[in-house]
Amino acid sequence: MTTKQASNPGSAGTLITVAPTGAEADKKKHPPLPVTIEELVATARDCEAAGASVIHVHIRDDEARPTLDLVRLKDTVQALRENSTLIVQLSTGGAVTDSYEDRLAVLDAAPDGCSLTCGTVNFGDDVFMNPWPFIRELYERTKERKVVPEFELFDLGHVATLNRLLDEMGEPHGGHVHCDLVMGVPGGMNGDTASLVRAVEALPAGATWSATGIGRATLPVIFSALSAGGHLRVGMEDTTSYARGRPVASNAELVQRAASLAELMQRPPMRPYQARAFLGVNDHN
Ligand code: KMH
Ligand code: ZN
Repeated sequence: MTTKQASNPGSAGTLITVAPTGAEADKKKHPPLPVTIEELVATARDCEAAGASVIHVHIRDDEARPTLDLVRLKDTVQALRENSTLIVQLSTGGAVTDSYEDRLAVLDAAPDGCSLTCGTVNFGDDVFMNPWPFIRELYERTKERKVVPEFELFDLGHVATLNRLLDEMGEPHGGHVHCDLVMGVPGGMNGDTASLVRAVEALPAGATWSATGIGRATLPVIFSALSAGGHLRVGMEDTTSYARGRPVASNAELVQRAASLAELMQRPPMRPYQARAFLGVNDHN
């Protein structure tokens, strides 16, 4: 297996993305989940100090329900930029109930980056819809708006679709392809080393990648990704449990754990300015 990291600046370090909120976790059941702009800003500061360089953002409304309200998205991007140097990546996946139109409009909030999922996937009892015409339209808009996409891959078929997308539509804004393997979703690829290796082997030449394991796949995927030369995404979007029977106390502790393991691998966390060069993200700060 090739690690596909060699020629990219910052490849000696580890990119750590924090996904602090997501669209699924319930604030009532998980009080440390950041749902207000103030909570997101405090989370961003703490996670930057702990070693994160990217924040993957979902927002909530006043009742802590997922929303793609454009005013709130813009306010969130601004607040995060004013209070941290993290790369602000907005979710275009939203919640399974969000319309394609609202998901495309996320780019109007002018983030540094956005997620772009490369295919439909069963998502627990739901379906996360990403048909080919929607993927193409979203990709086109990232280029128009100069937003750097991160390709979210929940399954091996999504890797094939990413290759097709790049073949047909060319390279992304920023010129570099970075992916996130989202592993262990009920309906997607398993969160284990064999699945990770198969997905990484199928990535386009020159692509770099992070991996995230959902729920109990969190730790196996961190160790597999680090050993295979990959980067990490952690956060309460992906797990609300720190260890068996021990709920997550804060997103920062998940980042701290990932950063310690990256240090142990002698690939310390990238600082945000290094991550900007690595991902091809413009400097807004
Ligand atoms: N909430 C999931 C349905 C993304 O952020 O782009 C989709 C998701 C992926 O979280
Ligand atoms: Zn997300």
